[in-house]
Amino acid sequence: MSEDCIFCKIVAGEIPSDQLYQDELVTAFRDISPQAPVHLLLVPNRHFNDFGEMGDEQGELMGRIAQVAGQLAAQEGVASDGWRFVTNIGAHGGQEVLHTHFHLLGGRPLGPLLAR
Ligand code: DGP
Repeated sequence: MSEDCIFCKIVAGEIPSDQLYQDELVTAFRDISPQAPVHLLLVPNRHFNDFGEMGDEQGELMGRIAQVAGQLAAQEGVASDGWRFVTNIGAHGGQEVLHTHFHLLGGRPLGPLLAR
């Protein structure tokens, strides 16, 4: 756990969230400021500042994230129409919270990946 990390505190239950899933590796909860009808965040329970910090030793964790993402997309009713799964890294990537997280977005056509 990293001191003063908001997502570490959410994982630990010290800050409330609309949590949908938790196991020993991964936690998923609804984004506080949704950009789409379905906007979830999937986070590793262990603190990494960003996705680029996670090496190949995190294979089991990444596999679990993929599995949970697919499961939650189905549960949220977006699996058949499609969804987006994205992680932001650093300043140019638009990362605001320095704890690796994946946005699961869906429920409407999401348009191009980047604003033009
Ligand atoms: P990013 O820009 O990729 O770092 O996205 C951070 C996301 O985290 C942003 O969509 C809003 C969300 N967020 C920030 N603080 C909280 C919080 O306290 N609770 C929840 N559920 N989401 C949060």
